[in-house]
Amino acid sequence: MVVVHTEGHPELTSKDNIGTGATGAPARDRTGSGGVVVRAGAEDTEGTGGQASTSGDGTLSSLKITALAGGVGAARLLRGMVEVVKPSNVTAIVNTADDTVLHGLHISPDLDTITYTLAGLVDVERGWGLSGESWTVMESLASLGGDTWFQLGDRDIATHMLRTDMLNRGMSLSAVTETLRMRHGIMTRILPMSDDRVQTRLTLAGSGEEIGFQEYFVKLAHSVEVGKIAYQGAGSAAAAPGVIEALEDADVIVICPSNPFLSIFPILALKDVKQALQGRQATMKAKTVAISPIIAGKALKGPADRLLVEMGVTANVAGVAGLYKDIASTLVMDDQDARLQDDIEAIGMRCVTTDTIMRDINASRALAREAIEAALETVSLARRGNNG
Ligand code: FO1
Repeated sequence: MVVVHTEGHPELTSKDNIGTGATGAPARDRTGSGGVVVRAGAEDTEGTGGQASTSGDGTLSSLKITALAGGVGAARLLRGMVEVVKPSNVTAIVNTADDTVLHGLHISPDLDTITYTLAGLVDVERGWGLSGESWTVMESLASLGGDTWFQLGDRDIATHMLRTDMLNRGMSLSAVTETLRMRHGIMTRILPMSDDRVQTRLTLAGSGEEIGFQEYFVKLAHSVEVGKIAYQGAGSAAAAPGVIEALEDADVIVICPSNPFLSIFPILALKDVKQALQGRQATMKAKTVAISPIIAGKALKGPADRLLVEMGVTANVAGVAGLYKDIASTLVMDDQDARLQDDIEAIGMRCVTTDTIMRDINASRALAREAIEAALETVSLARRGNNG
């Protein structure tokens, strides 16, 4: 893949040749005993056979898993992951290049989607925002002629108010995210990719106009052709505290089934993240597994398939494999794409096929398990290869 760095701003263009480059049980509220809330992503402190040990055999639960994560797809995977692995052994490194400031509020959609999902509070249908939300503020704002194209629920606004206030008082985004995580009773580590501002900027193919991520994704409903994507600020941004250690210490690194261009590449555009993944490359690469967000040539949600084409990549699992082949040894893809297995292996990735559609918690858990086991198998094969 060609990522063009212009004044510290990695860019992808349509002309670039991409190619190298808990249990399912509902949350339990222990509000009667001191207000502790135990949810998905919270640890079973009573040893009653909770999330960490529900896998049955218990063999995966003590592994350390680090996930590169975007929004909805990543959140669903992590929701299953914390039932396969001890929640506190899971670290999510989350894209923040979608972050935006609206009405004076700092909004971090991917961090919130993951936090709300692990807290059992997400609106499952939408995949983002809080369930049972009301929209009074937006209705009032509309009646006053304010901008309402980006819908903020009443209760969700509290998160953005608190975050903005903490940031204005000098706290880092990492510290704010950690505070919110603890207040939701989540044991899984949620790290923003960086405390520095990185912004995904898209140049429209037709007009050449450059717009922000949420203008593209929400205001224009991603229905416009994109000519170029830039991760503004990524060239000089540092990975947030704990990010590099989480990558180095992990037994398995999972690239979630998120949009490669909009969710994963902003994280990979950080120099120290890229260096960490490419340093001691054979070891890091062997333990890294990517899950394809493309199934039978289509994205389940969002514009990932169209963006692949617009960036010059074939919109199928082989295209996805080409994007990740330098940093991941294994690709998990859907059974529907089994016929492309030879193509993936021809470019040097091991591949495993399974049901990758996360319809419910059981499917999320099964996919998380499959991805971890596939990576462990690759690591073991690599070790045997080195010794033999
Ligand atoms: N997505 C939409 O399609 N429309 C919205 O109005 C919208 C509002 C919104 C508010 C808070 C939040 O955390 C997420 C929100 N999203 C909305 C989702 C968000 O734009 C995307 O899912 C991510 O940025 C892409 O991962």
